[in-house]
Amino acid sequence: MASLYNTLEEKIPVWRDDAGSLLKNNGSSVISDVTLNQAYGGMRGVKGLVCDTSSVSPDTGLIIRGKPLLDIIDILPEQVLFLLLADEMPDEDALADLQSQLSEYAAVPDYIWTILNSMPEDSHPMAMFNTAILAMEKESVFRRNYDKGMSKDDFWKPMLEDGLKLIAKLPAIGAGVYRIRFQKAGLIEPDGSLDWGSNFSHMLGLNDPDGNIKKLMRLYLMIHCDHEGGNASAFTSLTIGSTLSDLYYAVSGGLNALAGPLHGLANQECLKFVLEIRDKFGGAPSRDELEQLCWDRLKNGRVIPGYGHAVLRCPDPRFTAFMNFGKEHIENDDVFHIVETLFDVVPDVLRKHGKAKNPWPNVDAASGALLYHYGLTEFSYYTVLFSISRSMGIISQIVINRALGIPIMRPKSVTTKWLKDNY
Ligand code: AMX
Repeated sequence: MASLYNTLEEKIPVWRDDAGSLLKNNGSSVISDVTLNQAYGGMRGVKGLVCDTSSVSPDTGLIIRGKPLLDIIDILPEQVLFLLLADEMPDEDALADLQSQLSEYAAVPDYIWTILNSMPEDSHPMAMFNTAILAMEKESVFRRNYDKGMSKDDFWKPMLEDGLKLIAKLPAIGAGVYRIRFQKAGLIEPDGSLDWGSNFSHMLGLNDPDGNIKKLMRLYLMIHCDHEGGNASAFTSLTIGSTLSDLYYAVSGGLNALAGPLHGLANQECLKFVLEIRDKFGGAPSRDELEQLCWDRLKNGRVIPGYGHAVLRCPDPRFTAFMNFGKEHIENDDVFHIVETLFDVVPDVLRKHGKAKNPWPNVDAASGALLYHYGLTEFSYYTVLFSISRSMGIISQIVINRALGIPIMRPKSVTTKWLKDNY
């Protein structure tokens, strides 16, 4: 059996050689130019990072280790974690080994419950979740080994250990945040017989007689796992990790970026938007009513949540996966119906509006409606779900960056004066 660790131990020297020869033979080749628009525009499209876990193509969307998302839509989150890190699917034994490691590491330290229980009752669930991760920093094996003195070549090993230990705890912490923040009756113990995603669903404590919530959670946690290296949360985490801060600092920091309404928090904003529509019309409005509502919103200078993307120029395959799930499992639901009609209406409206470069839905346009349908109605919680999943990609990218010895991030900024003097 090739465990995750063994697979990485075998592949990392090959990846180092690949990067080494590219640098030796083509180190000064230009892969991107930077325009003034890009310098003022969030560095959109500037190719300045290497990320092998996944790539986002404008017309296909997320591709994980060469596999388009919709081709691997049925795999478990643990399988996608293995794939992200190791560039291959685990065989049955390797998957069982990873799952048993995650169960072994799953216990959350008691002090986390003390911290979460003592946060203000109106704390945002993301602030609670990210605080819990940061508070566990003292558990870092990387930091301990670094303090003792460790070869650079070995950095990735304790990083991987920290990563698996952290990922193992996220379902219990995420479910705990839900139950504490929304005053549910106590925490629910994990069930050792369940996979990582199903266990999370079990610990949330929603009523799931036919197992559809577990199915949705496995899909949700797989789908949000990674979106290459330059998105705001991954980039933030990679920058923190590049200083040799450990994973607890890096993941918590990146997830603070995910908590912004233009990024991961858009799923909260999106459902809020859909519920406001439902309440305003007392149910699902007609296509024309919806179109008018979108125009009114745009005229007030507000964005249509769940639509547009910095890289994508097609309907997000993650949106498609959620819509397929909804069509298969959900009937007669006004909220889901509004999401379907919005998909019918918004792209044309945005095209006519003429600003958004991508008029198509992103992942956040559909996910909230499904969660709401299954009784997870507290939408300020939704970005925590996104975070549990996205931590897998962030951690995989950081482990690989440490294995490749990527140095501290330090792009160059210029002053307006310099631009005026030179252009
Ligand atoms: N509704 C209205 N206007 C939009 C829009 C939308 N959904 N998407 C983009 N625009 C506007 C921008 O605000 C910008 O206007 P400005 O020139 O007046 O500032 C203009 O179109 C050009 O923007 P862009 O280049 O197409 O997008 P971007 O790369 O700057 O931003 C994103 C991308 C996602 C932040 C933007 O599309 C947006 O705000 N969408 C709504 C929020 C959302 O769904 N976010 C989730 C993204 C996915 C994720 O990270 N979870």
